[in-house]
Amino acid sequence: MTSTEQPPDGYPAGLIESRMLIGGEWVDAADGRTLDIEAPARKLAIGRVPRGGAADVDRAVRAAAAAFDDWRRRPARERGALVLKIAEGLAARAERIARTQALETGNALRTQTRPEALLAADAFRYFGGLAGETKGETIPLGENTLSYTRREPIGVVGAIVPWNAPVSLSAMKIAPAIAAGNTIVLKAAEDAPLAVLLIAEVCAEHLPPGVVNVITGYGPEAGAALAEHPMVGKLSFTGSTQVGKLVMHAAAERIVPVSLELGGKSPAIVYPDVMDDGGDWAVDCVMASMRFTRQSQSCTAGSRLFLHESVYDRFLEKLAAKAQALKIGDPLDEANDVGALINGKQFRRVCDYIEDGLARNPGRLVCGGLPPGEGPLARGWFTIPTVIAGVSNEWRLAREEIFGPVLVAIPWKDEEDAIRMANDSHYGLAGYVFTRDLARGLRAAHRIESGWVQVNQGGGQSLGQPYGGFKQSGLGREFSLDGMLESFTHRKAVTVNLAA
Ligand code: TXE
Repeated sequence: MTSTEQPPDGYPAGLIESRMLIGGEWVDAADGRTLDIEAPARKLAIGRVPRGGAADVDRAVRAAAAAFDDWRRRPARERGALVLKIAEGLAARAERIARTQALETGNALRTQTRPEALLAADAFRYFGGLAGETKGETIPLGENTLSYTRREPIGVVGAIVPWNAPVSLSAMKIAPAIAAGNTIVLKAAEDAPLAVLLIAEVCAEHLPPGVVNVITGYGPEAGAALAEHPMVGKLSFTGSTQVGKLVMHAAAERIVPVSLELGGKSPAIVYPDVMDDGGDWAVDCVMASMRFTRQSQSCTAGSRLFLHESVYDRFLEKLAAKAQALKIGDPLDEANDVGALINGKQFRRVCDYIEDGLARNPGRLVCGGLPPGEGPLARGWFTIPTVIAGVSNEWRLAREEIFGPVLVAIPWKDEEDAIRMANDSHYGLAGYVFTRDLARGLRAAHRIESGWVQVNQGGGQSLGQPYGGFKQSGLGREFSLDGMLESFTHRKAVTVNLAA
């Protein structure tokens, strides 16, 4: 944008300049470096944040360590009450958070970032209410022995989040970590730190300095420094499997607990009986499970569609009609269902997969395809919901996480075969089953090797239900009480001789 040009509606007139939150202060990087944030729907710089490095991470970890002792000693419900205040603060500022996230991620305001901002507030509400549940148990070792366990906070949590749902994913780490008595240093994603810094703003208003610290910067710089910092007692990472392995390696060096929420290539199995009543509901669920409205930049996307051969063509015809009806465009425009991909790198990656799929499989494009090279959509990193039929589960298209709107349809005849193909993946995050025969659906759900299977629905995660992966999709659980206890507390046993 030149200086004489007006920004598009809803876009900031200049750069949004934000700082990192360290020890209750808003700071620049120690070496003064910055990094620019682009609005992917316009390929336009909209923000500038510090490019944090090892020195900044060290300062943040020390601030978190200094805050830990006071924070951990407070009664759990007192901590919970402050977490609940953050929930209220976030709910009050949800619209600003949602708009900021829509700008920086390209995710559509109406379908994605507004519900996500409310979910983030709800996460603080949920975990704030649960703070008092970080309790132990007594063990019956005999009349003269008192044996009990305590749930103790671990210390400084090092959290690293990605760009696809930065607001809710940050909330799912900050809220349970601090409710359980830990302090935290969170590294925001380099592509989308602005809305996360708004969460930090609300946290800073209600918490003692140092309890929540937020660093901005690149993964190999700030992220790696956090993962390797000797004073970090627990690592919690959401992102790619490749970086998850590096984080796990860093944890192994110091034997600190680590939880990982990584990639997926989740199966959706459709049985023929869904078409008995026309099948519209099942098509809607498949669309939802594929997360087309978030450009499928979701680790739980049901990106491998296993369709029974007897309904294959009919189902795809309906799916194409519904996918083509989605409105794509500027994320701030309430009329749009779908926004833009996060950046040029992801855009080229997604296009490369589409080209590869069509070259291997000419004539099997059900809908979508390569995005237009000109017109309004070419102004941003927009792609089009794409469905490719006749794909083999062996192909790269069906094996690798695309993280873009490319759904591959694979026919099946025999149920055993469908389940075998569904499980033939090194990922195991989510799974979806669609059938009117609930007993059969549940049998399939129990056999799918994933941390979360939905039957006859395709929505997002819910608070209260443990969420996490099997296989290379991750370790540990989030979103739930047991996830909070497992991920953010140590369990200590105490034995007392009452006869001494
Ligand atoms: O993720 P990265 P990217 C998958 C998805 C996507 C691919 C690449 O397939 O196409 O990953 O996305 C930080 N030490 N998912 O490259 O690199 C980084 O700064 C410590 C799935 O953006 O994993 C960011 O904060 N940290 C996924 C976070 O890790 C490092 C969500 C995630 O970035 C680091 C995102 C390092 N060496 C991508 N390198 C999901 N499962 O939700 C990077 N980071």
